[in-house]
Amino acid sequence: MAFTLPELPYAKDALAPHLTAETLEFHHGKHHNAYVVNLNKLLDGKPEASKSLEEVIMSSEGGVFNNAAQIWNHTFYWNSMKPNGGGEPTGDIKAAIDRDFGSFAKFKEEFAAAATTQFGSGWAWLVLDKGKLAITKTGNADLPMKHGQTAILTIDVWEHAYYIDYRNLRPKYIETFLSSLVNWDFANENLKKG
Ligand code: MN3
Repeated sequence: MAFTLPELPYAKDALAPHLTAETLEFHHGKHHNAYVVNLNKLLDGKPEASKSLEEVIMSSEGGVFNNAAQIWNHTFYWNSMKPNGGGEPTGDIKAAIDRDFGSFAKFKEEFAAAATTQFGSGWAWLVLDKGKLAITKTGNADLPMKHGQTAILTIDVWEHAYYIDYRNLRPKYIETFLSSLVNWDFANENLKKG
């Protein structure tokens, strides 16, 4: 069975003005979709084509890994945001952030620093690592499950994620992600899986 492009969890213009419909049109409709098309081409007629996306990610490298991981990363990224998101966390994730970072302000500082300093294309993550929250960054398609960590939230810092709306201003995009887009409900769901 071929891999398919998951629908966005909200309308294409639902994150505007922070991320415009044009950005989502390209990022989901072109970039995310291209990883799906490429992976299906690479696995055409191979036994891996019937595996789950996670199984393919954990057992592959090179082009297959890059495309499979990017499908997973982008689906996770869309769910890491919601209309009218951002601001203070709620629920269990709030308590876990206070426990492991000392304060929400400290978490924001560390998350923004990781996202800003990821050199070139990649991702910044809030992860659960051996029962403790941590901030990590990964290059290109790399992702927490390859490092035995549970992903809680992510921000895409490939230029294609922000260039239409923010041009070269990656820090402004990161600040907006934290103030207006983060989906803490999704973070709470992922925290339960860890
Ligand atoms: Mn992307």
